[in-house]
Amino acid sequence: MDASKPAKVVKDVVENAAEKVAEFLTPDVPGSPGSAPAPLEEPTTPHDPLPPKKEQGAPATVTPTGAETGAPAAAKAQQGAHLTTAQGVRLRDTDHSLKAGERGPTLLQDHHLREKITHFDHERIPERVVHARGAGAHGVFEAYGTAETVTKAGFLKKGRKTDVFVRFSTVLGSRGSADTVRDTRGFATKFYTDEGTFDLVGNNIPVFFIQDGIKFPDVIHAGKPHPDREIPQAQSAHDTFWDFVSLHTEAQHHTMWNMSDRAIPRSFRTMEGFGVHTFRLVNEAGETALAKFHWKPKLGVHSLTWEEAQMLGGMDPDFHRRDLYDAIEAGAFPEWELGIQVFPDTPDETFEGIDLLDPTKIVPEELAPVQAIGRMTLTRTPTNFFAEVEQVAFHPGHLPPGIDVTNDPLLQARLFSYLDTQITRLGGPNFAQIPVNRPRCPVNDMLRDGFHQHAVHAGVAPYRPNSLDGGNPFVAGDAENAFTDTPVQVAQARKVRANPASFGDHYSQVRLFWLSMSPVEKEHIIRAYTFELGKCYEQAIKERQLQCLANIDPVLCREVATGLGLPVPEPTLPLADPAPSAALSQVGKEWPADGRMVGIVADADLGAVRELRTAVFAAGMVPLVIAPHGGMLDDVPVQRTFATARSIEFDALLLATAPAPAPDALPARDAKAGADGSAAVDPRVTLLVDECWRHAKAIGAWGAGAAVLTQAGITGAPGVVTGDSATEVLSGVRRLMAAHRVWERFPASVA
Ligand code: HDE
Repeated sequence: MDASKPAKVVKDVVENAAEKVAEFLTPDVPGSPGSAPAPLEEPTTPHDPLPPKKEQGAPATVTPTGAETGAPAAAKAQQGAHLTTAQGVRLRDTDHSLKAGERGPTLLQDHHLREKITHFDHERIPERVVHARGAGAHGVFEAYGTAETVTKAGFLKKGRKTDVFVRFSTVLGSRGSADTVRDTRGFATKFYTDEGTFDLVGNNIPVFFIQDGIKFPDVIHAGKPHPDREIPQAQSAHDTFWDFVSLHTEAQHHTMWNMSDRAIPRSFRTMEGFGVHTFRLVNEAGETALAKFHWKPKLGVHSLTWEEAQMLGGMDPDFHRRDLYDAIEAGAFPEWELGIQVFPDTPDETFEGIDLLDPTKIVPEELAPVQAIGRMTLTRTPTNFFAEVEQVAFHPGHLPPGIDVTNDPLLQARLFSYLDTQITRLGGPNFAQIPVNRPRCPVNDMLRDGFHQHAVHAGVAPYRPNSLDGGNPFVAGDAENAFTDTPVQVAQARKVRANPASFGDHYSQVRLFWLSMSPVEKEHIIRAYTFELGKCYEQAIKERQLQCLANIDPVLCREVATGLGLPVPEPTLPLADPAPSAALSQVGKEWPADGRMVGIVADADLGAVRELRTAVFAAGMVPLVIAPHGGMLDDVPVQRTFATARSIEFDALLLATAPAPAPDALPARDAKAGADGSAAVDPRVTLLVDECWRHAKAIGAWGAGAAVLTQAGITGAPGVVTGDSATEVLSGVRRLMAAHRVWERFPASVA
């Protein structure tokens, strides 16, 4: 690129549109902001808006009622080269308000000022009451056809491809909170099927805190910041949360998952997803089956360490969002298989003694295997975050023919809540017309008027029956694939406010989860309970939760009580003896390393570094070169400097060199440099190695790089690969990355 001719660069990009943009982008730097490099001088030659970045997508351009327009997605963006008012009048100045003289007061007459400020004043909409913080992406779902025997849903027929939009979220925090807090993650998928939209509004944890939706305001009020000081933000480590879950013991199962590593995922790409509730599937013959939905990530289920999560909260609060978008931009498309556990639809709605209507229970995969029914790939980032990610509106009642609800009392309350909340959040009842929410099939709904109505409805008779509009719209029957509410038998019963007795077991599956963990995962759980309860002020709350732990497992209870300095209570209930479920553990398996970040410390041996970058790319991972200064090392682009790099964003670290302290390795410039001015190696590099070691990441070094290991006091330890050539070291490191971390570096004290 010729940076001396900025206007030409912009002009070229505009003329050659999206394909040309790809050439301008250096693929090795995912995250660069615009679709063309920014010129040094402010551009002055008028031209149309730049095209979106190559990986960005947007909802298709259809009418508010779903008719095809054939217009490109960019037709919804701004047009023309010149600044205008909202009415399209061209403007000559937007930097100065209209005043009575240069030093005079501003004139009320200034329409442009008033329009600009008024619109700005109303730019924010209420954030979601829960799941406010999230990120989303577009993709495609392809069905394997394996669900055809149990459901007639057309999008699950073999080979069918359906566009999807997915939004991942945390639950408790506000929209600006950090990504890596300890919390449940939302995993909501909108399938734009040609039989109507299907929303699978799930979480990354398969159970929920409550069995009845009427308790939702209670659990959320307990988890949100305290109402007096409004702290802590996006945390469960506080008195009101533990007060609630220790009293309301059906929450103990979900709470245990939240204390496990599942609540601090490494990436959205490494999370499982669960529909949580049991749904009812209906096939062509009208036969029904009960089913639970699962998303299985191609990369496996992986987590951060607690220290990484905390560091990221400060250093990169957007870590998960960035990771999702960088991965898509780098072509490492996130992928999941959708699976179902299928159960016979028996009158008691239980399977192997497990009540399928109780959302605090799982069915272990060993009892009912998850059968893969399709694959989802996320391929495009949003073009506009607000339009797509903020305005997307999910609803668990958006179901196509072939998928129906059950009487799970939590699901039943959700069926009311989601429509209700969107009316406030999106400012009226017409949010289904917003591009990201529009169904991808014809809509003829007789819903009329309301705030933000975009459709221009024709006809005079939005009612049925009518003769004035020729009887349109007509109801559909089986031949036209109408939705059928499954005529399930409703029990002869009295009106009550009560749960079935089978909902009364609050502990056996919590114990099942605990017993299924590997020793290192148990250590993390003990640490999480000890930390969270240690942040509570009220002793009674800690003691009450210890009592719950005593009913789960004596070792867990003892270890947490020791950390809290409190006596170990005796159980008040007999301990269950469930068979552990290997599927619940994240440790002991091997996974592809696609899209993982590999840091390469370089300032010498550039031939090997070049070779290594190519090899890392070829292995489907992303190399990030870390150097004493920014810019280029010869022809090798530098992505991180010793000042900007921190271990937390790398999955593995490779050392090509043992660099001497760089000129900015001064405590006054960079606190990470420490006070030891006599160090042979730049102290920021030693810190990188030290943290990667502590977080059990693979480390590789060759040639001069091995000296950094000596400096950091690391010799021949597990997960450290040294060798003569860069590629040989990389292949050793890659093998280690398959297990996610070098687990041997976390010796466990419990079995
Ligand atoms: Fe939600 N939930 N929820 N929830 N939920 C919302 O809807 C609610 C529950 C879930 O990315 C809200 O549009 C009730 C379980 C996700 O836009 C709200 C109950 C599961 C998202 C709401 C539950 C979820 C939400 C807030 C108990 C996992 C984010 C904004 C009966 C299966 C969707 C909104 C997105 C969002 C209500 C329980 C998942 C208020 C009343 C269980 C992933 O309607």
